[in-house]
Amino acid sequence: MGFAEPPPLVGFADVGRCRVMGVVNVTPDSFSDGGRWFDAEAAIEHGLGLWHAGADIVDVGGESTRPGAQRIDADEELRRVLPVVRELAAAGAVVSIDTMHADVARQAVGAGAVLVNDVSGGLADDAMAAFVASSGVPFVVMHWRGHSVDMQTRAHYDDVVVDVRRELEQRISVLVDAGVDTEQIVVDPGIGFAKSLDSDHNWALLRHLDQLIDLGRPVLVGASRKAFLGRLLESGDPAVPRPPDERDHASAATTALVAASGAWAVRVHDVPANVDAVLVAARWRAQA
Ligand code: PMM
Repeated sequence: MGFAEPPPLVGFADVGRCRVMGVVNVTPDSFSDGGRWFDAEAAIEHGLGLWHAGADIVDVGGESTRPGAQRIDADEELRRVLPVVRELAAAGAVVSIDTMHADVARQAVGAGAVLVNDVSGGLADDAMAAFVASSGVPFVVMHWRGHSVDMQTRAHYDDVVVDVRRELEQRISVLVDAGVDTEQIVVDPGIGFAKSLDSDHNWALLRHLDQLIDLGRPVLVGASRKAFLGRLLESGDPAVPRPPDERDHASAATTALVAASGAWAVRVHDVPANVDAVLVAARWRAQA
């Protein structure tokens, strides 16, 4: 069968399999683990645990993006994330900073982060593109249609796969015009962001990931513990979604499938299960 390898990304050598990005949310209210790692010490310990469990990247974020979340300012975000980024990087971890604020990205990179993960793909802060261009750091551009407070009102598509692909293409083009090198860019379908559970938008994007891979950039997928899996695994009458911390088996199954499709990385909470899943997928892809 013969699978194409993901295209090159500055600063990241090929490892022959999908990378595992472990999540450290230093927030009181994220989708799935809000509040658990809210103080710096607990977040650092958690991040080190993910790193030692085999994460290739540890993603540190200080602003919740769960549906309905209110924004926080850059100062509060810096207070949350900087000590965590600094300590994890000092311990030798590969750290990414999950932020929509250019100033947070700049200071986090100064503290040792080597990748900027912006769920808005640079749309939330006009200064982000210039920072990314001047710093040369790899940049995750997620599909985004607006802030979490009302993003679910924007979950309308003619064809979600075609529309998300086109919007990501447009974003890449704007960023390149702003001086970002194409080889700095990773794309992400934005699972759960302005995507409707009733219209199966998340499933369509995962099933047709090849169309995003076709853009010629590495693809990151953040499906771990998200609501579409809670809906899939719902039970009872009336049906109740499976709670986030009981979605890890389904998250790992999703990882195996997207890694087999050629995803560059998965952003996940449960690192060991997902490391196993990407190894299965790599072996699957290597088989003649
Ligand atoms: N999802 C969340 C936060 N950051 N970053 C990227 N690139 N892709 C995602 O899908 C993504 C992200 C929200 O999930 P969480 O609250 O479980 O961290």
